[in-house]
Amino acid sequence: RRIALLGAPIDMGASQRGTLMGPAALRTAGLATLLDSLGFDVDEYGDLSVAEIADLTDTPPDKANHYREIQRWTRALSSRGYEIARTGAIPIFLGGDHSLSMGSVNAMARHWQERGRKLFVLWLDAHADYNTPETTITANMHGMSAAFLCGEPGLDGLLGGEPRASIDPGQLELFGTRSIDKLEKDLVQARRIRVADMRQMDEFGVGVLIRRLIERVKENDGVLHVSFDVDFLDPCVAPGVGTTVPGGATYREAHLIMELLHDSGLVGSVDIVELNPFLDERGRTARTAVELIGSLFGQQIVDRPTPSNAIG
Ligand code: DIR
Ligand code: MN
Ligand code: MN
Ligand code: MN
Repeated sequence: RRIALLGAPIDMGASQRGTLMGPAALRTAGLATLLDSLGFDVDEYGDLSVAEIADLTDTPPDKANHYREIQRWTRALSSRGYEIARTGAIPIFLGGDHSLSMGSVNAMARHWQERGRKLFVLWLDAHADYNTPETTITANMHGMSAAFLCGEPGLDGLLGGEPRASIDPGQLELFGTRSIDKLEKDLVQARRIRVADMRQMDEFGVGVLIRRLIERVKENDGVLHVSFDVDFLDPCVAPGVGTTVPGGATYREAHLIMELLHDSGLVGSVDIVELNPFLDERGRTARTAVELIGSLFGQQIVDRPTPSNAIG
């Protein structure tokens, strides 16, 4: 039982600066100590850094801010993430803005593809992140990561020679969605992406929705990557984010999701992204994120197995 921590101090994918302090804040909030107390051996890989070497020569797309920097990060994360996955540890990628998932998820998709298993991706996020350089309004690349991972065109040179391992749109589930641009919505619907939006969370509850996802992953003998954008949470529990949207998941809904995911035994990798310590209230959001990772890796109120459909 090993977990690998890799920091990706990157903030050029977002409009607000500051998420580059995310990995430090998550470490300060006690992430490694908590995982250790849950019985994991923690491999600390520190923070990734990227060199400014002029070896990338493709033409940057028109509407993709800081393309070159993000490209360096994506390439490095994909290659490092893949190496780490091969050690057998569960990688946790500490962000950093959500553009980092273009590298981390590509790495995990490649890893599992080689082992004949499908990677499913749970996108816990207020946003769909399903823009392309074609559809984007802001040109911020953190709004394009899910689309890139599903093989949408427009960022085809982004991996700079690293192998691309796209997932099928059927392997992505957006969860907690409440902000989506017009053209982005059209694309999400055209690709038949599963969207558990806030309306569905209100009507059916997270227990039903997450169990449905877990069943689907199990039926396909899949593995699950959890891409956790902290703006998934309601701003009153997670103020330390640059892109807060009202009406998000409550503290308890988020913990229940993590607890159910833990019990499924399907989680093989995680991103924690968009935490902006510059906007946080004395580390509150960082601590909340770390507590949620605790639930995802086995922290329980009482030690009893969660029943699948009955109160035990
Ligand atoms: C908006 C906001 N849809 C965009 N996106 C994100 O810029 O593409 N904000 N991801 O966090
Ligand atoms: Mn230990
Ligand atoms: Mn996001
Ligand atoms: Mn978001």
